[in-house]
Amino acid sequence: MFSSAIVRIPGKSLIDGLTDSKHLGVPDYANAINQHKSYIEALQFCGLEVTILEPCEEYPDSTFVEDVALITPRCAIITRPGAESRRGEVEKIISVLETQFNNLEAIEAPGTIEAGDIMMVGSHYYIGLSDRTNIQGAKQLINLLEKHGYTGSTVNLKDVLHLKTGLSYLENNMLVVCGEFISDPIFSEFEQIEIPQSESYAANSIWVNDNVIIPSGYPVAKDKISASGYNVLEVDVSEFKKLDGGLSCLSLRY
Ligand code: CIR
Repeated sequence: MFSSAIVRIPGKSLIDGLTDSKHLGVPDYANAINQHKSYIEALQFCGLEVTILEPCEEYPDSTFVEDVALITPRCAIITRPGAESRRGEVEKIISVLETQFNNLEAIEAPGTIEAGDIMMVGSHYYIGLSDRTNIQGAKQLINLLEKHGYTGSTVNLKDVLHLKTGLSYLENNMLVVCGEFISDPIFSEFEQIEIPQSESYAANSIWVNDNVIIPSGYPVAKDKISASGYNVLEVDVSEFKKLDGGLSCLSLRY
């Protein structure tokens, strides 16, 4: 179970965030703020105490707080984003996390990791090797995880930005899978909810204390996840989709 989350309110500079989805248009700031509020309310509904950080205009992508840290029950690890424009975000999150965790670890150059590439399954962590996360970063992370009694392994990514762009763990041995992860032997031991490519954005859904928060507007995903016994909450995050960001990216949950 999770008890806490950290989010960062988007800054107006959000419109300058990195994206491969320009065809979806420029995010509407006012709408992004409203959607972000609804997202916070959904986390609170699931029982989380949410720390809400002020906007950070210096870093357009800084609302995607998930990418700059991994918080485990035993330690917090500061990442080193592969996107150079995002590297400075770590300083901003360190100042928040050092007030709560006394055993902060960090990924160092030449390693890179964005935590959207990290999926926790109990005490094991799957790490996607992507354009943002390299093998040096993954090896450092596995060493740090092992130091704290966890294990880690890598997954090669083909098309998706981050591992959790196409994969979500819903606890109970249940995985949401889409695209390149369908039929991947690495995940054959899991029960799977298959999301059609037409709804691929909903593959990034988040389990929060027996609820699953999914993006609104994806009826097939909603029906399949509900049919698997989860209480489904929908939140509209369409403004963040314009920046390739999904539900998981918008918070650190622990
Ligand atoms: C980026 O490209 O870095 C941001 N615009 C989106 C980050 C999404 N984060 C995630 O999937 N964990």
